[in-house]
Amino acid sequence: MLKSQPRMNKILLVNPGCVDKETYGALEPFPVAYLAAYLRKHGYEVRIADEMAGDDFKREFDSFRPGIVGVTSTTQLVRRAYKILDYSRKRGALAVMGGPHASALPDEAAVHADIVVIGDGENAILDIAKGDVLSGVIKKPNTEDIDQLPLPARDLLRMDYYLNAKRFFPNHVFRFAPDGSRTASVLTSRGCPYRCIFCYNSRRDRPVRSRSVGNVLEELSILKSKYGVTALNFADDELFFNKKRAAELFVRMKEEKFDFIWTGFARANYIDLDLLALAKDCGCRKISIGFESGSQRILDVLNKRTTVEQNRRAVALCKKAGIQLGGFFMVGSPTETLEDIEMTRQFIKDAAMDYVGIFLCTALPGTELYEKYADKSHAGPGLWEKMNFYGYELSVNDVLSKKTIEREYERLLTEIYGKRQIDLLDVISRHIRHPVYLAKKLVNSPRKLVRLIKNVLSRS
Ligand code: B12
Ligand code: SF4
Repeated sequence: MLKSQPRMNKILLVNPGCVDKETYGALEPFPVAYLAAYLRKHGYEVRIADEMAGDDFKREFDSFRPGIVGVTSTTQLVRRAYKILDYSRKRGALAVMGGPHASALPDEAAVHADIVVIGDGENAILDIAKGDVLSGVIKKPNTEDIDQLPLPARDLLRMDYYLNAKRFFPNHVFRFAPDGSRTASVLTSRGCPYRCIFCYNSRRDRPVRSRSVGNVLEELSILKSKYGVTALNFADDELFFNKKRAAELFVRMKEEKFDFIWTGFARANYIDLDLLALAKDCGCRKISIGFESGSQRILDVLNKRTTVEQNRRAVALCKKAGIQLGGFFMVGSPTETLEDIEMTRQFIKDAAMDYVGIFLCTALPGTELYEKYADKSHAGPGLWEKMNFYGYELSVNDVLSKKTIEREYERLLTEIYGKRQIDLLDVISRHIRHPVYLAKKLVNSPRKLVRLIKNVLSRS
């Protein structure tokens, strides 16, 4: 029992943790960092418990005794998020949940939270802090002008962890950066103008909003002067979609002499040589593109709105510009056949990119893929943490069996990683560093793990 009543003007925001920090927690947790800055601007006392970076939620809770606990979560981490909410409620705090999973499945989240917030959280959390909302599922209007939002409250995060992401996770987002780089991420926009069916952005209520170039430069300047950052990750879904804004940002970054090296996401249809030249000139070292498939038919099914031709051209342009390229692909998309997978294999081989990521097509709640194609008979809280893109948990393909899709996926993985990437070292080092992760994998899918290691060994 607490000795005194928790105070409603004290708010603890939580980023739930897990063992596999490399995949889930190598970058600053923007949802809680933005909400914290907003609440603080309005006079509330806020702390962040970031379990990914090593904070202990219970210890923070007991020392801070918040009146409100706000938890963010993606689908994969929701089990831990629910535990945190349950604990907070039992100890008398108002339990609030937001983020992609709660927005997609508010009724499920409401079992553990007093209040569930759908969509942007700034206006909602302020109403909750004021005491205007005490229960239920709420959705407030999105913030239109995101320049008005204060910069993320990095001072409330364990920045030493994020600044050293390269040291902790050498082969992750900052793989392109030299050892010793000081790293950080920046979001210059929210949302994406496209509606690919497998993506959370297929929800119609996420209009794209961009920060002005001046506002972004202000943040970059703080990252440089206060944190000594040298390598940046632009975490936007799509950094290049507004070419005029992107060009202005790149020119100004060069003029301001930040000397960052950086990476970011792009769509193949926005790549052109002039823009790539400006990007390279202000430090761009690597671009990642979700190509998804080598089959035009599958790109159309996914509503990707790109062509295989555009994708090939984007590969050629990145090479010409001297910028490293990371390409992402999926196996097991709706209606995909063995011939389609063969086209993907061929695309990957021909393109010879610097980095390749291949995942199983995963129907996350909140996406059109989940709504339209997933066999939801065994969907539910027990399944969510398994939806990590490496297991085909919810079938969305009625042409190929689950077994065939998983076999083809592993073949592709072995062919690509076995030959081109130093994946054996990756696999071994990840498991040595995370014995609990290894134990979990052995319990959950012993055959898959043994097969993966065997495959990699036989290729290296
Ligand atoms: C940056 C990013 C990452 C970073 C994470 C950095 C971090 N520590 O958070 C990295 C690269 C590590 C990453 C990894 C993954 N990501 Co990611 N990622 C994003 C991205 C591009 C931006 C997220 C972000 O910071 N947005 C900015 C913040 C301010 O906006 P927001 O998240 O929408 O938060 C607002 C509201 O949701 C709400 N809100 C959020 N939390 C809370 C909590 C409370 C209490 C309240 C009141 C409100 C509230 O208020 C916030 C401010 O308005 C999004 C796509 C997107 N555009 O959102 C995908 C996204 C979140 N990722 C996604 C996925 C699938 C993944 C991975 C599983 C991929 C993988 N296999 O590696 C992992 C899982 C990560 C995890 N922690 O579980 C999906 C999640 C789908 C889902 N149903 O869960 C998204 C939506 C991408 C997509 N297009 O589908 N990701
Ligand atoms: S997959 Fe990429 S392009 Fe498609 S909607 Fe999502 S963020 Fe936008």
